[in-house]
Amino acid sequence: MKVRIIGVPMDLGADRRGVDMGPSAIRYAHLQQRLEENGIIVEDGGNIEVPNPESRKIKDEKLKYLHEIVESSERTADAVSGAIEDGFKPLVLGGDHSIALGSVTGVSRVLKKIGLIWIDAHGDFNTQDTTPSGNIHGMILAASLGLGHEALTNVGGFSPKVLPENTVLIGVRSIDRDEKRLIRESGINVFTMNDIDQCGMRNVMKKAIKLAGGGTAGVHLSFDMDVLDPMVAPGVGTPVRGGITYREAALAMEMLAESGIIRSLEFVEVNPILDRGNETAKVAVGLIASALGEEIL
Ligand code: DIR
Ligand code: MN
Ligand code: MN
Ligand code: MN
Repeated sequence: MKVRIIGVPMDLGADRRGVDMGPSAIRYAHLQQRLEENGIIVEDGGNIEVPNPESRKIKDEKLKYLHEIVESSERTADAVSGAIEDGFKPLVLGGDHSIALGSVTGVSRVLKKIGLIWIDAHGDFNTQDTTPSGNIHGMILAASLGLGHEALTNVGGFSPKVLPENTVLIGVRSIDRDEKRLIRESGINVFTMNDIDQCGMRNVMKKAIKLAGGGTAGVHLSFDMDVLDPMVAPGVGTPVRGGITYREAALAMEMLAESGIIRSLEFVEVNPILDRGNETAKVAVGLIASALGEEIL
């Protein structure tokens, strides 16, 4: 397997400063070495160019840094498309979750019909009309399905990027009031924390693999580190109590690796400023290795 690392040091989509250092923190936790130990050919494609918040002004409080995020997303999309066309599996490192707009666009443009597995404590299903924060990282799943501001939905020049029946949201436990209504109306597949508690991660992932992988050319995995319990992953901008354990996450990654459906993947929201000894980046590296087929024995 050949993997190309694409860093996106994005810190415009959320409120807590520092998540732009996520790609460095994950690399510093020996990502490349760990993958190479598993026989993977790794090429580090460097970072996408993203402006920092101090150099820009917020123009719309309901869509903070819209223009900058859209422009960076186009660059990310090109890098992701290019990696797939060159025969690599893109591994995108965030950055806040707004970077997923570029990744989803890039993989959808090449594969046409994709599935999307979005693992997150949050729904990321707000629009400019429902957002309580104006933060675009909370809008990207909706935008991928064609909902929200046109500048977001039209990144790459096409919309939607994925159909609701092939979209699966897993691990959610914090959804805003009006966002709840949008998710219900959208027709996407959702497995909340309660579903994971009741049915177990194994059964949830079995269903998710069928829904996202069935009848699609491949699946994009978008993994928000805040889905993990804050005791496991403290270095995230918006921690929420009651998340999944390390083993639940690892099992999900192992099942995805075994299924063979993943064509591109990203790990987002690692914030080393809020972390404890780079623990969250180390957790990310373990999960990435599992998602790319690392075997215990
Ligand atoms: C909240 C937080 N729903 C918002 N979203 C987060 O601002 O839209 N997503 N933290 O990861
Ligand atoms: Mn998210
Ligand atoms: Mn987020
Ligand atoms: Mn989240």
